Amino acid sequence: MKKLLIAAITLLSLGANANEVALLQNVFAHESLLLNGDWHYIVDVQEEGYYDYRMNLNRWGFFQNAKPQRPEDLIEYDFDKAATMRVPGDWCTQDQRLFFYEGTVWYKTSFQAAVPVEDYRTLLYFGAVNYDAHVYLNGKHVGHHVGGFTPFNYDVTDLLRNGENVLIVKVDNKRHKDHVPTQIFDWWNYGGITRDVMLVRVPPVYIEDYSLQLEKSRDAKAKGPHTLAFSLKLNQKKAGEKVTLTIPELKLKQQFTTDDQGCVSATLKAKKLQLWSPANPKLYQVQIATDRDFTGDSIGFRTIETRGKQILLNGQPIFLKGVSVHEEKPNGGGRANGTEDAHTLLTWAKDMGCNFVRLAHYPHNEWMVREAERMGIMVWSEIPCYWTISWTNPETYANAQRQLTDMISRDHNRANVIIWSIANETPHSAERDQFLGSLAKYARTLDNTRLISMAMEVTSASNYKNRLQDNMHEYVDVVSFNQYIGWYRDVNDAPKMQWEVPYDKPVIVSEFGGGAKYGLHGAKNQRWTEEFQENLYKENTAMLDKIEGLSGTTPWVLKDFRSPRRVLDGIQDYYNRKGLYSDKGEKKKAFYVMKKWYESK
Ligand code: GCB
Repeated sequence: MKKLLIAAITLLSLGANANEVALLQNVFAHESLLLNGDWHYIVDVQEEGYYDYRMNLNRWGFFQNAKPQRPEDLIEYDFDKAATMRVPGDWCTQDQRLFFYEGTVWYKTSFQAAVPVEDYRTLLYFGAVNYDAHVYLNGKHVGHHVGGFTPFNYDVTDLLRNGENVLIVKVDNKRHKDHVPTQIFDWWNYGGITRDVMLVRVPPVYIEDYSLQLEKSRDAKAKGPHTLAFSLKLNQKKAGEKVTLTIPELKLKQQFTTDDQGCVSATLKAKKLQLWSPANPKLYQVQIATDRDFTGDSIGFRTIETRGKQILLNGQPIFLKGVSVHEEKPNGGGRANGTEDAHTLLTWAKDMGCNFVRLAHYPHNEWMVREAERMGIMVWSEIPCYWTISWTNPETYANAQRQLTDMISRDHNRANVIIWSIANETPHSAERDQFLGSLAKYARTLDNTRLISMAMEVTSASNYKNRLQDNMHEYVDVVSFNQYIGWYRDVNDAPKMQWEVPYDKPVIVSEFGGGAKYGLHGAKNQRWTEEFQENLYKENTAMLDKIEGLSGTTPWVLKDFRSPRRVLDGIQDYYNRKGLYSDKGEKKKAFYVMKKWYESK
């Protein structure tokens, strides 16, 4: 039942966005009009399309899409004469001038629509816009969204016109110290409308959210039917609505009635259930129908728990053979989106023997999570509380909480998502503990069926003894930490290193690695060569084998990725070179070390 809080809490945090509605679960299952395509764009360095020359909001801003009416009219922009770029997509890789650009770009598209017949409603959905978006439909401000990696949707029924409609989005990717992520981060700040945009048709009373999953505690060896927990929430507090849940393959069909909150909460028995696992990523077709709404989903059933220092999938200990991944296209860079990009990246991970990916450092697109689920790959999903967040700023906290809510809200029906991560490598302080402690507790109120973790750091080391000490250990289910022995510190000392993790919880080494330029060869002590990286991986994996309670690793990183912090000419050229693959998908020598090590696990 906790799940259904999500939508309610999301609504509470929506603030002044009158048109915003709680996130529609499984948006792709609805009747929709995809607005992806070539959109006109105007680069607006000084935001003159938004502010006038006294820095007041400009009523005649670009969102008006004005056109001269008389020959003497002065209008100094014209979307229809401006160039176009692909949506979804980032602007950095579509227009050379915008490669390093951080600022405002206006986007415009138009589409034909018919105002819905009868009483149907139309939602306008964005998969993600990086980072700050103002949305306008037919000249009216629809809403303002902050955060670059999570979806949002508006009810635009009353703003739609019969015939041509004009949609304009002001996108701003300027970095700021109070944002999440903050001003500094080691990945490319790809600006733009980076995920799918669509109009979705829903009846006035529709299925806003639902959850279907295996009940947690069950002895893996127990015989007899499994128990499934089902909950559902309508977009209105409407009692007495009939809800039918059907899982044809399980010969299961059951009817429920909503309570006065517009909710259903029930358990049902399922016989001969095949559980989802990497070896058998079984998904069942599920249909949920009300009188006027219908949604279909593919859902897997599994449990994920910890026992002492073990992670248990379906009651059995499992070692997470993982790799960290950025959301970047497999060949040539740019923001990834869609099943094809996901499939390539995940196939590379699988080739290395992975059953797990850490989707760093922000929620990736939904296609990625779904493709991983289909391919039998477990997922760690993270919000961008990365490095030096403004821990004492309440707006920053609200922003992080909102991103966490939307991440969980979107993916809580995915069987492969096993870990929600709330942060990466954050500096220790009482303020940080307060911020992240609240976030962790909050995450549990949204979803108490998955594991919570964060990538920590070892801060004290002496005599080759590294001891993990982080107050956040109390709040997480899995203790994860990043370490760069052999790269940022203690080159050649990995064999002497000892690790102490003084908590009775499973341990994941969420990052380790070093850089190499593909094709650069030399001695094993020669930085940037494949041999250096290969040796580092040999020594690191041997060292990791000595960590008590090690339950998984996600080396840094699947492939070379773009980063503005990596400026060494001839070697980095704005790429972080710690990939096990090059940016073009060539395997480096260290790949084979990792593959072999995973074969032994
Ligand atoms: C880290 C960060 C990751 C960086 C990596 C590196 O600890 O978590 O985002 O890219 O190190 O390459 O330094």
